[in-house]
Amino acid sequence: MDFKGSETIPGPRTEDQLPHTAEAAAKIVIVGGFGVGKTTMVGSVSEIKPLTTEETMTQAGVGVDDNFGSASKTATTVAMDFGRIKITEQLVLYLFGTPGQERFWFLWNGLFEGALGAVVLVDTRRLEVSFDVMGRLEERGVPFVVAVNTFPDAPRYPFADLRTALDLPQDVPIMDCDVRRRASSRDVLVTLMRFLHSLAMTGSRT
Ligand SMILES: Nc1nc2c(ncn2[C@@H]2O[C@H](COP(=O)(O)OP(=O)(O)OP(=O)(O)O)[C@@H](O)[C@H]2O)c(=O)[nH]1
Ligand SMILES: [Mg+2]
Repeated sequence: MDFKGSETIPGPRTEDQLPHTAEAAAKIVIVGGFGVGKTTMVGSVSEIKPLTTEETMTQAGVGVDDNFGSASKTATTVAMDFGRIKITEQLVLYLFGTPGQERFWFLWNGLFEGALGAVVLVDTRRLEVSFDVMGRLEERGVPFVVAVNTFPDAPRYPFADLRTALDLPQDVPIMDCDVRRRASSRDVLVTLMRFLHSLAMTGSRT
């Protein structure tokens, strides 16, 4: 019965609903240094409106929050990004983007909890950040693939050189991506899923 002044609470939009064929869901974290493109990746690939916790970078952050030459970057993640993508009719991925600024890294442990795998986003202008990121994943036993987000002014290196510089085991996939493009971000996730499958088949972890 409708009451005067009552409002109908809308149900979930069709695109927000899980497909009835979904049988398995996996938690995946998107991790990397400050401003490498984590929020952009979750946003480009998510089928639901992504949940973001971005705050505007203010004048107070000058000297602390360097935007590394990305003039369009005006906001930074302070807690997490959240999105969802259907990989197959049966498999759904829940995506969690981490905050990149070091002062929020204490939140990572909670975000890594229960994660099946991770995407480490790398900016070749700031490779050194990736060591901390990969070290933390290794500590937590979370397998990962490495995706180089190719900013136009970033130096390009052969994968073999990057693998050496990052001290990356041979079996860990490394690829280029443009996180602004949905297909490219999706390819990274599919590579991660194949990698996780191969680890499960061989019974090994990174
Ligand atoms: N030119 C170019 N710009 C990009 C690319 N990827 C991301 N950007 C831009 O770079 C900025 C950084 O992207 P974000 O997605 O906010 O990065 P983030 O890793 O979530 O940043 P934090 O949460 O602050 O650590 C944004 O302004 C994007 O539009 C890219 O591949 N090429
Ligand atoms: Mg972000």
